[in-house]
Amino acid sequence: MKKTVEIIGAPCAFGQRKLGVNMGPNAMRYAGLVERIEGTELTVEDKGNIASPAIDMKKYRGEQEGGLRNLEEVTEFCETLCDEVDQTIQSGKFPLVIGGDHSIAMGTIAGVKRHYDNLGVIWYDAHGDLNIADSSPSGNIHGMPLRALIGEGHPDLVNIGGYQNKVKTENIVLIGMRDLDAGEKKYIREAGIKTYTMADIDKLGMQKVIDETIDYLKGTDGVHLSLDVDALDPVETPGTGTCVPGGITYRESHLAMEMLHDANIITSMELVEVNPLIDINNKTADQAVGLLGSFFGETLL
Ligand code: 6HN
Ligand code: MN
Ligand code: MN
Ligand code: MN
Repeated sequence: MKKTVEIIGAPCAFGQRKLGVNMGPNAMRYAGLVERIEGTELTVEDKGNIASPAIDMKKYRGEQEGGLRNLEEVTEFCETLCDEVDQTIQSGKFPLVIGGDHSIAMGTIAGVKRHYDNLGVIWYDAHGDLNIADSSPSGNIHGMPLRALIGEGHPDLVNIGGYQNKVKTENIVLIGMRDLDAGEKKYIREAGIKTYTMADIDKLGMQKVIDETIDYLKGTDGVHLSLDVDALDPVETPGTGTCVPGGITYRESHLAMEMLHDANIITSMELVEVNPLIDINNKTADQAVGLLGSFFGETLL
């Protein structure tokens, strides 16, 4: 792991319809994010939040033409984020992007992929985020970023960062899946994407899932971890916009983070979908910060 972690706040709410997820970065800061990472041997630099296009509430709440909600704003946001992440890596630091809804992954990974030839991606989420406009039940772009990164979908999204095809299907591992749309299931099967559903986690246990994931990605030259807090069970972790029952526990998630820390394979990370406006006493941000503590090497003893 690089010695300096650079935090990039990505207060984007344009990928879905629940305002408040744009306050996720500050909710995590309030929960002690910087101090927590500084408690390990790492140095932390907080770049603050990147600039977001203005939110026009009438448009934000309204129905939109064309099947892709807030396409222009998401694209603009991701282009800015891409350049920030690129700069962070250029200056030799580890980028930690805090969201914001999951559409920001198109910006983060566009910036990351400029530095790797064969990037691996771990997508820790209840959802595959593999929709295109036609298969999307919602028109929400946060359900589409991984497919766009593979190179399919609206050209504005596919070409964020000025190039396409950032992630190969054989370099992706999906963990925590339990709410895949019909089109996503079909796509995952046809593309042969390595997938651990909740049923697989139940059967194998998280330790085996992460061991296998690390082994599966061993031919890559960098691995991005994209952690959507809705991967966790909403009974424990309620502060997120698209809750799905039957999720990963907080403890299992700590195990995953500790194992990824010890394996030392992750070269960039984002944590997304914390929404303090639908949370209880900021507990989801508290847990997010706890998981980041484990990821960056905190130990219990
Ligand atoms: N997320 N598959 C659903 C959709 O609307 O496309 C849910 C997507 C959730 C996306 O949580 O990042
Ligand atoms: Mn997601
Ligand atoms: Mn999700
Ligand atoms: Mn490989």
